[in-house]
Amino acid sequence: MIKKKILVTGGAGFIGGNFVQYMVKKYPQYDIYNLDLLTYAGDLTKHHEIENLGNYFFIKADIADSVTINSLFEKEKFDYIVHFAAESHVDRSITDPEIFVKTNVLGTQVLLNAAKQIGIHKFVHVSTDEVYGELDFDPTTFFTEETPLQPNSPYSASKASSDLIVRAYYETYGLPINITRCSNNYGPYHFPEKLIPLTISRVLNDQKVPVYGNGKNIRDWLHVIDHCAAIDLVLHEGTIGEVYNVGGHNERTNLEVVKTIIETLGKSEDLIEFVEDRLGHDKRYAIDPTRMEKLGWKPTYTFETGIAQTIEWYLNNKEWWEQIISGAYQSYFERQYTLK
Ligand code: NAD
Ligand code: TDX
Repeated sequence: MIKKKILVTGGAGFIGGNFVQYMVKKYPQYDIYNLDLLTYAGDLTKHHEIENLGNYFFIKADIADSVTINSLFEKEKFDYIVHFAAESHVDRSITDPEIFVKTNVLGTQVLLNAAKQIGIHKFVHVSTDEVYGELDFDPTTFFTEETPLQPNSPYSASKASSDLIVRAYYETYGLPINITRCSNNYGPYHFPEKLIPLTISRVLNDQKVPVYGNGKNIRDWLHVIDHCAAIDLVLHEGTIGEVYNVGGHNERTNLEVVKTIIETLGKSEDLIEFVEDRLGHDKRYAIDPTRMEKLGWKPTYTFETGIAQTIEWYLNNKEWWEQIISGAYQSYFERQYTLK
């Protein structure tokens, strides 16, 4: 039997890493290739458990390097591509937008072009709800797949641009694609620059937690495993050319999220420090997942069960996040925040 080859880009990062492990374990009949540049956000130690299973392979490469990507695709005839690789942190996009355009826009176009040359079964582009811009605080309004793209940050603008290039490869060349737009993820291996792991790691070290503005901005949280299951379903069952919004109706203000973590860890709310707001800070995100639900997807975690599992994971895997926050991350943190 010839095994199907699935290329996962960004599989050393948070969501891509969880997806690689999910696919390697669930589908021994597929060969899973993880292509990643190993930027500050990429780490392979998380894959020790799957390295020797026989259906996992790692390729170090830059998705924006067309020479390397084209020669790789000539050698390996991938059947499917699931594209996660990106610069993903909004704050970093505000201080240094250029790399976001290079990786997220040019990198996506390079992959699409290589995929077009070899002819693939499907290219799944993993995008974000942030491409829709922001919602106001009316709780009856949601992002649907028809909501116009109105990105506000350099990060979300680069993701929206990549979505449009993916669409153009479908409309112009008939490349078989899907685009997924998920809400905020959380769970194991979330890089500690993002709100939830930042809060957990700092509260565990009795350090102040920086909350931007008044803490009333709302995000719609989804456990990373539920996102992985949604992408798996779209990969196998998604209608070619379609966009799918992914979310589980778990809206929380940032302050609620931070307080939940502090309370679960039995610490004091005195650790909260309100700091200067993020520039162009989107007020609210909230997903209408009806199209995904019609495809047969539903999340397995509520926010309560998911955050409890995540906090437990960070308690049991201190060595993973401690080696990150003790390294080059330190100087990023000092540049980004002026906290005690
Ligand atoms: P992450 O920052 O944790 O991981 C990104 C990975 O991409 C890293 O392993 C990094 O080394 C790799 N990478 C970066 N530049 C590269 C390049 N030029 N070539 C090859 N590899 C490169 O990101 P994440 O949070 O796991 O997000 C993954 C994807 O999901 C992104 O496309 C993001 O836009 C999207 N997304 C994220 C969320 C979220 O809440 N984190 C929600 C919705 C969608
Ligand atoms: O120190 C902080 N203090 C704070 O109040 C940080 C890092 C964040 N925040 C706020 C900003 C946001 O309202 O918390 C909220 C969540 O912030 P992030 O964790 O940076 O996520 P967000 O900006 O919402 O973007 C995330 O979700 C969508 C991912 O990083 C993106 O890659 C994804 O597309």
